[in-house]
Amino acid sequence: MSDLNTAQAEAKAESRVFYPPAAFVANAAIPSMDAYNALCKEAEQDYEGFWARLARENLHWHKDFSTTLDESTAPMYKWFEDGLLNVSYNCLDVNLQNGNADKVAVIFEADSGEVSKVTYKDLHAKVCQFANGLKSLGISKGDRVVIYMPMSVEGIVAMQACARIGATHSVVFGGFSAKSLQERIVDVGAVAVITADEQVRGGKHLPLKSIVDEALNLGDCEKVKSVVIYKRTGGNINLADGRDVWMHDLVATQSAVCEPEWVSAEHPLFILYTSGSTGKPKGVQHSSGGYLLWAILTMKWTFDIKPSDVFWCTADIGWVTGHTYITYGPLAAGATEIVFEGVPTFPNAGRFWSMIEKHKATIFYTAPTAIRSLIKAADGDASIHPDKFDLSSLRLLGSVGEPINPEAWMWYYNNIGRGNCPVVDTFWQTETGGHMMTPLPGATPMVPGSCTLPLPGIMSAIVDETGYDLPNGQGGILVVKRPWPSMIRTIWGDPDRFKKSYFPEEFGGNVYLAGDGAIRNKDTGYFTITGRIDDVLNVSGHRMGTMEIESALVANPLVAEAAVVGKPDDTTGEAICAFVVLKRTRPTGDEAKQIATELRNWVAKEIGPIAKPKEIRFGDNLPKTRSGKIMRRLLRVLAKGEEITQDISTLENPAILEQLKQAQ
Ligand code: 6R9
Repeated sequence: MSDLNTAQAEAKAESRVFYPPAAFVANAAIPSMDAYNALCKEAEQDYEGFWARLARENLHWHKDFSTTLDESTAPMYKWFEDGLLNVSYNCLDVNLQNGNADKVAVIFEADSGEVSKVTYKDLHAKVCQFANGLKSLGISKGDRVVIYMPMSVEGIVAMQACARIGATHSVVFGGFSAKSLQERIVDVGAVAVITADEQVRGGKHLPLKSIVDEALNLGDCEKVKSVVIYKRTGGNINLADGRDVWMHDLVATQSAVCEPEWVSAEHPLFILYTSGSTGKPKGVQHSSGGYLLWAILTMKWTFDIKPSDVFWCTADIGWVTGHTYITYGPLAAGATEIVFEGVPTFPNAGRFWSMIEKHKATIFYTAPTAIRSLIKAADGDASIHPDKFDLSSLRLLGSVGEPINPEAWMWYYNNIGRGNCPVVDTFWQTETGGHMMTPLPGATPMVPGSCTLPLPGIMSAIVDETGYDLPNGQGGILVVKRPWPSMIRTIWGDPDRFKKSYFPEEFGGNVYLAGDGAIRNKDTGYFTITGRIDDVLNVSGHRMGTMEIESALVANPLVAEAAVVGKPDDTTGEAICAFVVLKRTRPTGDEAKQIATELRNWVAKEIGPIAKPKEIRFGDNLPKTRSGKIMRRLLRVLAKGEEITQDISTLENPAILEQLKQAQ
């Protein structure tokens, strides 16, 4: 636990405290620690009553539920199961009834800078038409639909339309390769794929539809009967007769009225693949009722959302942050949100700041990796420094995806928030559905680098390897002791893996294992996340399994063996470093460089560009124990460029370390 101890020292060293500004507190949904504590107390005293009250107050139920939490099949917990609702109804129709029909739901800014606005009424009509279109293709409740789309209003429409008819969507990030897409289409058993001809990012057109074609040609995709294509650029694509249909043709004759499919609160709203510690990504299955409840509640509690806010989450709909804080949460809360197609560095690294100025964004939610790269860019080019922009509309900032280092936090707070905006450092995961630990902007004193305290109703704790509670000040393993409504329901098609991954017997089988290490401050009880404790890397806030990358590498005909580890990186948090043994002799010099490039491109093809190793080192062998196990902890030290001081007595081939020390 040496990493945990380092984090412990750092957590101790951080003594700066920042209080919510008085103006913010005055109108905050949770305006004091007393108010926060009262909610926590309510949850502790009557856990089910607490959640039942919130579910009834925040969601529209077509039929009320009679049981709040069913633990009889734990850890397959069920929430509000006999209640009937529809997620899209809660996001759209409810707003039409609440006087928000003409309110702007989405401000869409294209890569080019072109802006279009969609009201709640427009969005409702688009979703209903597309939902009817999906029905006309024979898609119905329980079917799985894969969505492989760019950031667009149409992407949101596709997700909401699935929700409206009770189809379960599985969004695949547009940066994944044909092979990754095919694996997900097969695993989820999709009957349709929704895509676009191309996507536009940073001034470039990138293919989507041709990648779908390639994926479907890889085989085992016979269940896919339809491919629906949103025309984004008009780029050249092939249309397969009887299978492919343009989105605009599909909706042209459809009615803008579509009665929602009322589903059980437990009906799977979506399945989203994420990396785990084996080579195969996990299909994280989420519910409808519990998930939506937490999406709307965290909009209210963490983001203090108000009718006048302009909310901007910069995530992609291909990740869970885009699901909860673009497609569902902001709409369920009746907010106006910005949806951005492009990248933060195009046409220059002032894009985010100029968009905040232009659209008068009030709440801005982004990832530490973006902040760090924009700090660098601003240092190098005064013309795009945030002080050149009017950011006075902002009242709240958020961070998500990875630990935010105190220096980046301070820069964000001072340069973007101008010292007037609370920063909510939100810790959560694909599996948790929504925020778990975060400061409340009108209540919690903030400490840079700490996600502070769990939200009311979330029973976070830190335990040792045997499941025993650890005292504050001692680093350990993060768990959640009670089920909560928006938690993962299962891994699609693999309940055993679900149980083993998240509710392992070593911890008693009934606490949720997050997969992260954490430590609580001795005095404040504040949590600081110390990073993953499994073989999962966090590169620019993207989760990557080391095994996934290793499997991709060894699939290359040149490669005999590969081991992948993370190494700290100033911008991306962690960077991927691969140690590779080729089937032929170890290459050096230019040849090594050339093969490394070839392998990087190979990984991009196998998984996607986000999985490309930053560094590849070649060896005659890998450091192994006498029983043949690769000693990854030694590789981690080598990747960092540090001297090995640990015990290497179990190492069979110590000489190999010298060879692997040198970067190519
Ligand atoms: C929402 C999301 C989850 C992993 C998680 C942890 C890391 C996310 C964090 C954070 C420290 C934060 N993580 N937010 N670590 N502080 N505020 O990112 O989901 O892609 O599943 O990643 O990201 O390691 O376990 P996901």
